[in-house]
Formats: sequence, structure tokens, C-alpha cells
Amino acid sequence: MPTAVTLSRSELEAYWMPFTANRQFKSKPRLLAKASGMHYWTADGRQILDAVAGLWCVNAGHGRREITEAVSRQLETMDYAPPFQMGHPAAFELANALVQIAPSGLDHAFFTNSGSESVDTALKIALAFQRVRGEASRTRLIGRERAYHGVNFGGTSVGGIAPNRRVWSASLVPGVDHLPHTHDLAKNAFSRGEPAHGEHLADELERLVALHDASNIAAVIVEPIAGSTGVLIPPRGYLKRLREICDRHGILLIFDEVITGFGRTGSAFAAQEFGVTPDILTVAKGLTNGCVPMGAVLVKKSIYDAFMQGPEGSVELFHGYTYSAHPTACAAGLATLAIYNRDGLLTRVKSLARYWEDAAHSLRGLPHVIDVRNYGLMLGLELESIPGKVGARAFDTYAKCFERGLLVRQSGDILALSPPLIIERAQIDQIFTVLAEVLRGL
Ligand code: PXG
Repeated sequence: MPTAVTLSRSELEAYWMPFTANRQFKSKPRLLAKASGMHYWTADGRQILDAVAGLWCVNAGHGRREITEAVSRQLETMDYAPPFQMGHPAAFELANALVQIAPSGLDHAFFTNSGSESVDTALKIALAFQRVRGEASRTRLIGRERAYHGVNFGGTSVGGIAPNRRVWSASLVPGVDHLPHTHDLAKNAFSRGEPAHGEHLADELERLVALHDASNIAAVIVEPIAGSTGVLIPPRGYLKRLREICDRHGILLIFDEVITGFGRTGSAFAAQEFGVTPDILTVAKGLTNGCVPMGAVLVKKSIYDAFMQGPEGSVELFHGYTYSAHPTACAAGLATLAIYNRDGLLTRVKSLARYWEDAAHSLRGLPHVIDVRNYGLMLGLELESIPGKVGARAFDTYAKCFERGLLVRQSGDILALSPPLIIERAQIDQIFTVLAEVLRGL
């Protein structure tokens, strides 16, 4: 149990907290001090069941000793190695381990430090690829409404969450269009797994092709399951149709699997789960079990090979980060993938998904619940908004869950759940018991 830690109002001041209501938080802070397995402990010693894997990242549960030891060993052996014109064994080992579990054909990995960097890297690779293969006019990028692709300029531009874009609207990357989102409560509320309606929404890509001409379009990026906006499951057939349209027009398909990667859906990646292989796939979060910041971009051989031309000594891609393939992150990544493989965590969700689904849908009929949707170990629980106060009801639910020892995630009036993949059935029961009590008491 951690010793109680309290911070005064003035000690809370200097830290400008990300995506946080700073003044509200600082008047009533929620401080975490310790984590192990399925739980956090607050600074005042309360145990909290983690129903969001930190922030969709601690897939193997908190405090895994093998990762701690691997990181510590790496720090003692070699703290840092420059990644440009230099390498270290763990970087190559991790790339190999990653492509082993990746959808077949995605066999090269470029390392970054976050999901945002993975997305911007993927977009830059897509544009550069079109150029090296002689299609330099393909410069347009297509994202989707309600998408979250991180917060860098590229990701913000293809992203579709209005508050994340509003302030920077005039400064975003030019030449970007958005497909419509697939959320349709009127037709699909309370769907179990993939909703039945909405495959045709992929055809909106044909409309953009007709408008701009395929010769001007480089890539389409989507989250197979949109996470951050509140867990939007792809309508049946939608992703396959998107793939077909991209193929027809020579457009690259990018899957942003920062949330759906590493076993969340019941397969290693959502691409495998839904049987649709993108040309480029972005990951982060679960790659190191959230221990050390790291992301990666996986690309098809044909994309990598297209760059491997020109004089032998020339740099093929003018892109990379000081901390690309950081030795500590690589050590964490290797230890994490070893746990996933050894403990069967990349497919464990298959044996839990039905139980999770039934437990989740038991919330149907409770006050204010207008949708329950699920896939793998993901849940979107949508509440009816209080008129003029969008988000207030879900925030209230989130805060009350936290008081009762349950950590969930709130986005607008949607609660998102995505527990570590090591969760036991009794803990699933606990999650939905607490949620039901809180909803009844709102
Ligand atoms: N792509 C996707 C699909 C994500 O979910 C990112 C990119 C960016 O990753 P980084 O590591 O740069 O944060 C994410 C991140 C939420 C929430 O409320 C989700 C994320 C970030 C912040 C909040 O669900 N996902």
C-alpha cells in the first residue's frame, strides 16, 4: 500500500495537464500512486479496478516483472544508441518479433515514440511512396469523421473529432477529405459485435474518387474500431468494401491500430480479426504494455522495396526520431511481446468476449442508457445527454465509478471500457455491478 501523498493547490499548479480540465482537476485531484495486475492504488491508498488498461495500453496488466527486468538490464548495458546510420540488436529483434505476429505481408517496421508519431510517419510514408513509384500527383489524404489519430498536425488533419481540430482549423494539412463516420444509433443501437447496417458508407470513398480523381489520392486512414470517440464498431462488410475500393483505385489503405492492436479484439490485430489487410498499419500503446513510450509503423514489402533504389549509400527516407528504436523501449517491447506470446494474450479475448458481451448488455434498460456496443474486450456505453450539457452525465458516471473503485474512460456522453487482457470473470462481474449501481443512482 503506498503511503498517503497529498499535494497542495500550489504544488499542483506548474503541471499543465493534457486533455484535462485543469482547474476542475486541481480543485479535486485524482492522484494515482501505484499499480499492479488489474489494479491501481490512489495516493490515499484506495484500490481501483482498472477497466481501461491505463489508457488502452497496459494489455498484459500492470507491473509485469519480466518487462521491468528487461528494461533495467538494458539501461545498465546500454542506455542509448543513435538510430541514424547505427543500429543495436534489440531494434532488429523487435522488428522481427513484431512482423511475426503482424498480418501476413506487413513485414517491415519503422519505429516511433507514440501513436501520434506513428500516424504522421504513416502519412509521410504513404505520400513518399506514391512519389517514388512515379505517382507524385497522389497527394490527397482521406480520414473519417470522429476519427482519432493523435494530436500532431497530420493526425489532427485526418482526424475527425471536432474539438481537437477547431482551434487549429486554418492551419491543418491541406488536401484532406473525410469519409462519414459509421455511428447510426437509429439502426444499430444495442448491436452485439459488428452492427448490421452501414456497409454502404464505404461507398462514400467512391464519391471522393469521382470528385478528385484517383490519380490525386494517396491514402485512406481509418481505425478499424474507432476507440477514442467512443468505440464505434465497423458495420459488417464495411472494411472489406473499403479495401476493395482502395484496390480498384491504387489508393493505400492505412489501419490505425494504436488501440485495436495486441489482442484487444481477440486476434493480434483487428486486420486479422476482420480479415482485411491494410498496406500500412500503425501501432503504439500495447507494444510496450504502456511501460515505455514507443510506436511503430508496419508496411508491406512492396512499399519498403519501392524505396530501396538509387545509389547504395543514399538515405532512402528522410524521416526518423532521436528516440526511434530506443534501446529501453525495444527491451520493453521484446519482453512485452514475449509475455503476449507465452500467455496467449493475443487471442485470450476470444474466450472472454461472449461473457463480456452478455455482462455489458445487462446494462440495457438502466436509466439513461441509449446504447451498449461491444467487440472483443471493448465496450461503448452511450448515455442520453442532458440538454445543453453534453458530457456532464458521463463525467458524473465516471467520477462516481472512480469513487467506488472503478476506473473507466469518458468521451462526451459515452463511457469506454477496455480492461487489461488478463481480466478474470469475477472482475468483469465487478465492473458491471459497479456501473449498474452508479447508473441506477444517477
Ligand atoms: N491513434 C489512435 C487510434 C489512438 O487511439 C493515437 C493514435 C495517438 O497515440 P498517442 O500515443 O500519441 O497518444 C491514439 C491515442 C481516449 C484517448 O480518450 C485515446 C488516445 C489518446 C488519448 C485519449 O480514449 N489514443
